[in-house]
Order: sequence, then structure tokens, then C-alpha cells
Amino acid sequence: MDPLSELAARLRQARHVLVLTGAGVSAESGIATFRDAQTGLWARYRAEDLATPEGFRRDPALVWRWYQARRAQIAAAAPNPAHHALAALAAQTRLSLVTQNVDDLHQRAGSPAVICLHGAIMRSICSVTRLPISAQWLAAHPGEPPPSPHHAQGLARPGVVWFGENLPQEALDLAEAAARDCDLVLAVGTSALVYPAAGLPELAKRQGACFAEINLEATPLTRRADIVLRQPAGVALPALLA
Ligand code: BJW
Repeated sequence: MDPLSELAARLRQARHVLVLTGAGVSAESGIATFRDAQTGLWARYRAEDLATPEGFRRDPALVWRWYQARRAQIAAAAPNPAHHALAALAAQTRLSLVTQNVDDLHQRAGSPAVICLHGAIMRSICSVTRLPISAQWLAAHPGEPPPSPHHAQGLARPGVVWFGENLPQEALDLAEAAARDCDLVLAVGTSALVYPAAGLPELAKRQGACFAEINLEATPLTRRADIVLRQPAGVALPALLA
């Protein structure tokens, strides 16, 4: 059987499917991935300066402006067939959708209960307390970044998880519980280099789940995959449901 038909059959039989998504799923919506050698964000910008708490402490204005530009790009983007296929899959099967993506395209495609491991770029939080900051506060307090309403030394920062920061515990607990329970795990459009997210397929495999990878390129997880689809997510995912 060809890999697409094999995975489609596995999907039909599965009791609980865990899908782990990464930046490749939003690439077809025009949002840059992180590690593409030419167009990836980390090919053009330094992660140490822009996606660490130390970088934010050194130059909060630089970090704030970079995230404001990305927010504008994401707001102008639309979900693609991969996002829509995953939303449709949730209506057909028991699905835990775990994403590393900080954009809101899964939610805008209609996926329910998305488990966001790396936060949400559209949200702002206090740099000291991590409490949420409302859009109204930000509109009334211009600044790059605006001050925080929650702490005198606090600044608004994007509600994402930077390197060296802990993932939101509730999301990680839900993701790990789904990995222990699922019988099919799909990693879609992720380089599988960033932990703990990249450990989820292995955790599921150890409990006996079948593991499938959908990616344009090989990743460190490929050798552990039972089924590999070398196709764009926006082609492979709709084809699986057809
Ligand atoms: C397509 C496609 C198409 C393209 N169709 N496919 C264990 C071992 C080693 C290190 C660690 C470890 N545990 C923790 C660490 C440290 C660190 C880490 O993992 N470092 C490694 C890089 C070495 N992890 C952390 O710091 C995490 N925190 C943590 O663990 O806290 C406790 C702790 C701290 C320190 C030490 C030990 C424990 C936090 C990680 C936060 C990641 N944050 C970012 C930025 C978010 C905010 C923002 O957007 O600015 O999250 S980094 C970036 O990478 C982003 C992504 O979510 C994440 C993953 O990237 P992703 O999604 O895989 O994208 P790409 O670009 O890498 O890959 C795209 C893929 O798509 C490619 O494979 C393409 O081929 C494919 N593709 N088009 C299908 N159309």
C-alpha cells in the first residue's frame, strides 16, 4: 500500500489521534518558518536577540517592534487547506491538536481546543508577572513596548514562550497525556528540533502508537516514523480526508 493510503486507513481505524504541528503548516499561508535555510526567521535574525528573555532585557524596543511586524503579517494571513483539513478531521475522529505555532490559524480554521505549547503571538503579557494585558490598555498606553498595568518595573511583551522559558504547564500536561493515550501520532511541518515538543512523538511511540511524519524534508524523528509523507501539509492533509 502507498504511504498516503496506509495513513488514511490508520486514521480511519484510530481511537485517538494526536497531531503535533509546526511552522511548516502555516508556510502555505505565507508565514515564514524558523529554520528554512533561505527564508527562515533564524536565517535572517538572531534568536538570541529576539526570542530569549535576555534579548528582551537588553533591547525591549527591538523585540517589541519585531513582534509587532510579525503580528501584522499573521493578521493579514488566512488559514490554508492544511488548517482546514485538521479542523474537519476533529469532526470525524477523536483528535488532540497540539501546536508549536504561535499564530492563530488553527483556531481561525475552526479547530476546537487547540493545545498551544509556545503561547500566542497576538496576546501580550506582563514581563514580570506574566499576567495578560488587554488590547484596550495597550491602545491607551503607547510605547515600544507599552508599560505593564501589573507591575511598576513590568513591560508588555508578546505572550509566547522564548528559549529557556518553561512551557505553559497545563498545555504541556494535556499534550503529554494525549501522547500517552493516543494510538496514532502525526508530526506535521516541524523540524522536531525544539524540546519538549519534539519529544511527544517518541513518548507516544513508547506507549505503542503508530507514528507518521508529514514534512518536505527529513527530520531527527524520521528514522522513528512508521509512515512518511514527503508532501506539503496543504496537499497531504486534505488528501488523507478525501
Ligand atoms: C513543511 C512545509 C510544508 C516547510 N509542508 N512541511 C532537550 C534537549 C536539548 C535542548 C533542550 C531540551 N529541552 C529543552 C531544551 C532547550 C530548548 C531547546 O529545545 N533547544 C533546542 C533548539 C536545542 N527548549 C526550550 O528552551 C523550551 N523551554 C524549555 O524546555 O524549558 C525548560 C528548559 C529550559 C532550558 C533548558 C532545559 C529545559 C522553550 C522552547 C521555545 C521555542 N520558542 C520558539 C519561538 C516562539 C516565539 C516566536 O514565534 O517568536 O518556538 S523557537 C521556534 O522553534 C518556535 C517554534 O514553535 C519552534 C519549533 O519550530 P518548528 O515549528 O519546528 O519550525 P521550523 O522552522 O524549525 O521547521 C519547519 C518544518 O516545516 C521544516 O522541517 C520544514 O521542512 C517543514 N516544512 N514547509 C510540510 N508546506
